[in-house]
Formats: sequence, C-alpha cells, structure tokens
Amino acid sequence: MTAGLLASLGWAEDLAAQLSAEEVATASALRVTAVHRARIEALGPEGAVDLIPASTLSTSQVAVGDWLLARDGVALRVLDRRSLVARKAAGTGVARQVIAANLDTLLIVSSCNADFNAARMERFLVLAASAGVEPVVVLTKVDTCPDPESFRAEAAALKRGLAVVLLDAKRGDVRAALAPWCKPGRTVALLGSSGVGKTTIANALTGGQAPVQDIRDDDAKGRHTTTGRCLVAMAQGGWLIDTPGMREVQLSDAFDGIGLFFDDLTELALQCKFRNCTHQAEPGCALRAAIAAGEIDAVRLDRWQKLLSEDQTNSDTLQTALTRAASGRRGPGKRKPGR
Ligand SMILES: Nc1nc2c(ncn2[C@@H]2O[C@H](COP(=O)(O)OP(=O)(O)O)[C@@H](O)[C@H]2O)c(=O)[nH]1
Ligand SMILES: [Mg+2]
Repeated sequence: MTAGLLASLGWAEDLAAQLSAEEVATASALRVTAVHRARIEALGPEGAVDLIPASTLSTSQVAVGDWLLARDGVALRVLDRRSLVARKAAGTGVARQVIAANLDTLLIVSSCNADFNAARMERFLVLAASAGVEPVVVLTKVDTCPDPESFRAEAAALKRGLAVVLLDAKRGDVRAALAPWCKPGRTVALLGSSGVGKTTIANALTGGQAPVQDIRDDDAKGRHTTTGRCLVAMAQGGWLIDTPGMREVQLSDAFDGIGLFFDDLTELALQCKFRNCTHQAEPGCALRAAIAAGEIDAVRLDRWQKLLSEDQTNSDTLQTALTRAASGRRGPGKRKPGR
C-alpha cells in the first residue's frame, strides 16, 4: 500500500484502526468516487477501480466519499464515517438517503445580494451540525455589492466563531481564499441555492474538472449514473464532492444538529417553568425573559422553533413509514425527546 497516496485521499489513523489484522493482510481500502445502481467507482493507491458490491452490501448504503474495503473487485463493507450528509429520500418517504460521507468542510455559498437569507443560511448551518461537518460561509459577488462587509457581519452573527469568506468567485483568487479548507487530505462540498456561484467556485478549485451542468438527481430515464454525485480532485490537493443533491436539503432527523447549533436556546429552554413550554405566553418562560432582557433575538427564537417543527414533521413521516414497513417485526418507532 502506498501510504502517501492513501493519505492524500484522506486516509488516517481512525480509519486504519477499524481494520482487523486479516483485513489488513487481504483487503484494500478504497475511497468511493461515484455510486451507480449495481457498481461502485473507487480510488486507491493503484488508481481507479470498478467494484461490485458484495451480497451483504447494497449500493444504497454507500455514499460518495465513503471508505470501503474491497477484495478481488468486490466491495466488502463500508468503514465507519467521520461525517455523513443524509436526507429524507424523495418520493416514497420511506428511506433516508446517504448523500456524502467523510466531509471535512461544508462550504455554504450565498451571494452578497438578495439571495442572502439568514433563515436559509441557518438551515444549512444546522445541516452541517447534523452531519458533523465544519461549516464555512462563502459570500460571493462582492464585486457587485456596495457594502459586502454588512453581509459578512450578518453571516458572522449567526453563530459564534463561524468562518465567513468574502469572494469574487469570477475574478478573485478562489484557491487562496479557500486554502485553509481545501488542501491535501481534506474533503469539501459546496451547498447553496442556484446562481450563487457554486460551479464557478468548483471550477476554480478543480481546474474545471467538476461537472458544470446540473444533473438530474433521479434516474427516471433509466440512465446508469443514478446520482450524478462524484468525488473530484482539487488542484491544491484534497477532494471536492460535487452533487446536485446538495443544492437544498430538507432537514430530517436533525434534532441533534438543531440542538447543537442553537445550543444557547436549547439550554435556556431547560430553565422554563413548564417542561412543555411553547415559549409563547406561558409564565416562567426563560426564553421570553431573555428576549425581554435583550439577551436573545426574538426572530432567532422563531426560526429555531420553525426548524424544530419542520424536523419533527419530516422525521415523523419517515418514522411512520419505517414503522409501517417493519410492522409485525418491530414495536413502534422511537419518539424524539422534547417537542
Ligand atoms: N460578478 C460575479 N459573478 C459571479 C460570481 N460568482 C458567480 N458569478 C456568476 O453568476 C452566475 C452563476 O454562477 P454559477 O457558478 O453557475 O452558480 P451556481 O448555480 O451556484 O453553480 C454565472 O454567470 C457566474 O459567472 C462573483 O463572485 N461575481
Ligand atoms: Mg451550478
């Protein structure tokens, strides 16, 4: 095994520790670059390989960015992930769909104009928290904006310590601006609405290797490439996960991520007089008291509650479907704590 090549793909101790002695001797570790219905493309020290999943492994359980073990062209198992972006699958609502694995950084892109929306940005930040990925806010089109610093301030106010980068994605030095996150061994993905400059940034980072046009996320036409997601090498080292599924992702099973992102509100809510306080007009509401004292923003409280309720609805739909699918085999699904 060429340690240097594996390391450049992001291989590290925590992954190596998951292999048994037998696996070390007989199998190879590979990074998934694309997932098809019955076939997986991966990259290892010997270059690109095509794999068939073992009978115990379904390609629906494999995400771009995953590390897996393979032997003789057969993908045996997926190694535990450091991070995972997943969403409620479109259509049936029965399954959670894995989108991207082992990301280090989510580059959340908006532009310094009307696209910028604090609530949407917050949703992406919660998604990053749920996935276990470090978020970086990238604000493009500074060249068209009279006061880009006001956008920086608004983004930075969303979370203490949040990294915010201002950028002219078209003419600026994109690689230098994003160098702290886009480097050997690191994996990043771009997230943001259409037209904000994701493809422009991807092209700058990869030297034009990223697919430029948006690819349909379903396989209605029966094509072999089912997802359009792929892992692309960045010019300065490191990897970009390019996926149309990342343009917008509905929150589902994001209760923990919401709690992490809004940790101050979550903690305050524990001090409310009533455990089921809705923070509207109840006596002894710690959040209302904090708003009255000017310690927290009422608008933020509102957005927090909206995200919680959206997540609850999506997670309940998913859980109901799973429970129905498993009825007879299992008891009722687990309820989330809180609201
Ligand atoms: N002036 C300016 N135009 C930009 C910037 N970033 C992207 N664009 C333009 O905005 C349009 C949409 O960019 P694109 O990368 O396709 O956005 P995507 O939909 O997020 O992938 C294109 O015409 C880009 O050339 C920027 O920082 N400044
Ligand atoms: Mg694009």
